[in-house]
Amino acid sequence: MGLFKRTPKEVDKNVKDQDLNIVAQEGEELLNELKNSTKKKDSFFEKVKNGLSKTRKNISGKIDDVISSHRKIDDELFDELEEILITADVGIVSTMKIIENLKERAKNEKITDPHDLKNLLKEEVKNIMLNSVDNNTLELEPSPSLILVVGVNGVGKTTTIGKLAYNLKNSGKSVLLAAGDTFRAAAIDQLMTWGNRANVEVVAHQEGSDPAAVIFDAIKKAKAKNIDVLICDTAGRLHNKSNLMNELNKIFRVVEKEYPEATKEIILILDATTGQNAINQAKVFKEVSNITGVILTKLDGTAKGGIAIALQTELNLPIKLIGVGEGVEDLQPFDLDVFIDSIFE
Ligand SMILES: Nc1nc2c(ncn2[C@@H]2O[C@H](COP(=O)(O)OP(=O)(O)OP(=O)(O)O)[C@@H](O)[C@H]2O)c(=O)[nH]1
Ligand SMILES: [Mg+2]
Repeated sequence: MGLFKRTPKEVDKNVKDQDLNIVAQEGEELLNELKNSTKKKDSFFEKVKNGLSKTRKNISGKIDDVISSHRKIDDELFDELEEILITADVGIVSTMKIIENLKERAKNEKITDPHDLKNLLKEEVKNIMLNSVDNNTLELEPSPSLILVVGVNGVGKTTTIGKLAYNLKNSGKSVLLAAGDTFRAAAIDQLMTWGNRANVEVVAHQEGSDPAAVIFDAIKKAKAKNIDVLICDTAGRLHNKSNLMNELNKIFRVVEKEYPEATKEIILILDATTGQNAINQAKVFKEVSNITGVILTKLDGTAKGGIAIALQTELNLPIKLIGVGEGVEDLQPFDLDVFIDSIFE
């Protein structure tokens, strides 16, 4: 965006009070814009940090307690740290690896004060997460792109699609939604409501119709209207793995055949409050589809945020976005540094 609408030289040529007023006004606009962008950054950190407060208490709070109750570094201390990570849903395999690396580093770096362990532990958690996936960005380039959203009932699929549509639209992209959850009329209505809120069109058929047909029509429309991002909702009935597989496979075939040029994301939505259950869901969905990333919702309501670590390190699923509340601003990109700081401070 052009902040100064004229160059300083042009102003020089024509120094009138009126011009000076305009320059002053434009300078003020620039300042406000800068202030707003800083505020936005601050509010991103704040939102994630606030959202993760229960998890922070569960991990960082307990680590502090254990560390301050030990005068020296010994196996008992490592065992207690291990227990904290396991009970915080970090996952057994990852926890073992983290603690093993921590022991090794403490020995090599000749650490003797238990208080110095916390920072090392924080670094080891970050390292293992960093080394488990290529990156955490939602890939929407090159345009056009298609995001297929999957996950079981109630995890937050439709709400997340609504928030995503709203944010992408606001960032200047054209967005189209496909009501691929045709199981209940209410699911279609809910997506329509979000479409209205985000000012984004929704392609929908009647309740009970074939989801693959809805997505077929949506792809046709996305092509005709040069849409940047098509986001498809799906139903998440998991009572039978082969049913789920059949339904998803039909959708995948339509997407592959009708939209080969699109950049694709298959995003699994998981509800962080369900802890180990979310891990089990991820395993099933990974078996039946090529999940490209996870959006972890409801982190604001749980102390189980450690599952982000297990998902990324044990299932190699990159966390792409996180939900830290019900509002449109509460869907945030997953930034590893911010996440680690938020749970360790
Ligand atoms: N606190 C909180 N609530 C959330 C978040 N994300 C979603 N929700 C809430 O979770 C509930 C279920 O969300 P839906 O979007 O309807 O879930 P769904 O996966 O589409 O559910 P089905 O269509 O029944 O399969 C709603 O009340 C949402 O407001 C979040 O990040 N934080
Ligand atoms: Mg839904």
